[in-house]
Amino acid sequence: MVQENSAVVDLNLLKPAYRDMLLLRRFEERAAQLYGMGLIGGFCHLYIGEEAVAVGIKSTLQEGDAMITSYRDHGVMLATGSDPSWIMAELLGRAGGCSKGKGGSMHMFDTKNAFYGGHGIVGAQVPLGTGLGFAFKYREQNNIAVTMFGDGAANQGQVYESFNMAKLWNLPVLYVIENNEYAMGTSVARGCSTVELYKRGESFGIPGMQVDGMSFLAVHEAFTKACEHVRSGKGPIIVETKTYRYRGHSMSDPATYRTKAEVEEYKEHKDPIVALKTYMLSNRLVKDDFFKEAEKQIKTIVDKAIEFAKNSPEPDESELYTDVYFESKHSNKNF
Ligand SMILES: Cc1ncc(C[n+]2csc(CCOP(=O)(O)OP(=O)(O)O)c2C)c(N)n1
Ligand SMILES: [Mg+2]
Repeated sequence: MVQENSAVVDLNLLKPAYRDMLLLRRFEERAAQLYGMGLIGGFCHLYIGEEAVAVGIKSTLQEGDAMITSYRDHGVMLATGSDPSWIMAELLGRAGGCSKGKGGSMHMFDTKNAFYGGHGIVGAQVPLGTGLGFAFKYREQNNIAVTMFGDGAANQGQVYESFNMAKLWNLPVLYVIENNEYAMGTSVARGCSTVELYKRGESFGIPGMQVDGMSFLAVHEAFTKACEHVRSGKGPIIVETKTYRYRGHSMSDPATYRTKAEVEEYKEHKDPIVALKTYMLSNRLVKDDFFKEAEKQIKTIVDKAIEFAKNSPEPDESELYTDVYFESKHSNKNF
C-alpha cells in the first residue's frame, strides 16, 4: 500500500490542495444544513471524509483529462474546478444549476471541466468512463479517463466487461475504487468475496495498487505514478483508495451497521484535512495565519454559492419536457 513518504514541500501544490479540501468539506456541511431546512430535496450523498481522494487525484491530472463518478459527486465536481454556485443551485433545484435544477444532487455535470457526472445507477459510470478512454485513444488525444466507483460497485458485472475491453485495447483509463468500507449498510467484508479490491483486474492483466485515501500526499504520489503508467500507453490501471465517509450513505441512514467509536476514530485520528494541516505546520511550511485566511476565503465562496442558489428561480414549467428523455402516449398533445 502506498503511504505518504515523500517530503513534498511545493507550496504551489499544498496550499491549493488544502483550500480545495476545505471547500469540499465546508460546502457539504452547509448543504447538509440546507437539506435539514428543506431547501434541498431528494437523494443527497455526501463526500465528507473522502476529500483527499478527489483533490489528490485532480492534483495529478493534465488539461483535458476526464473524471466520472457515482452519485457521490459534489466533491468530485468541486475538485475539477467547477463553480460552487452552479453546484449549489443544482442541489437546491434551481434554474441556475448545472442541470438547470432538474437533476439535483445525483446529476452533476460539467463538460467544460471534463467532468462527466454524476451517475445514480451503481456501476453505470464504469463502461461510460471506459468509453471516454476509448474516445481519447481513437482521437489520438493524450488524455486519461479517471473512472471512479465504490467498493459496492466493484461487484457489478459491467465493471468486468469494461476491464476486459479496456485491457484488450489498452485504453487510457484509470480506474479508482473508492473503498469507503461500506456499500450503503453492507461492509466490504460482508459483501465482497475478496477484499483486496485493487487485485480485481489481475485476471484481465490490469495492474493494481492500494493507497491510503485519507492522506492527500499519499494519493498525490500514487496517482502521479498511475497517471504515468496510463499516459505512457501501457493501458488501464486500478487504484484502490482506502477511505471513509463520515456521514450516512445518504441523508436518511440509521447507521446501525457501524459504531460511533469507529466513526470517531477516523474523525479524531485520520482526518485528511487535519493531516495536511499538521504536515504543513510541523514542516514549518506555512504559519497559522494561512489556515485562518483559508477558512475565511472558503466561507466567502460558500456563502456566495448559497446566496446565488437561493436567488435563482425554480425551473419554469415550460422546461418540464426539455433536456429529458421521455416517451409518452401524450407526446402528440400540446404540453
Ligand atoms: C444498479 C443499482 N443497484 C442498487 C442501487 C442502490 N444503491 C445505491 S448506492 C448503493 C451502494 C453502493 O455502494 P458503493 O459502491 O460502495 O458506493 P458508496 O455509496 O459507498 O460511495 C446501492 C446498493 C442502485 N442505485 N443501482
Ligand atoms: Mg462504498
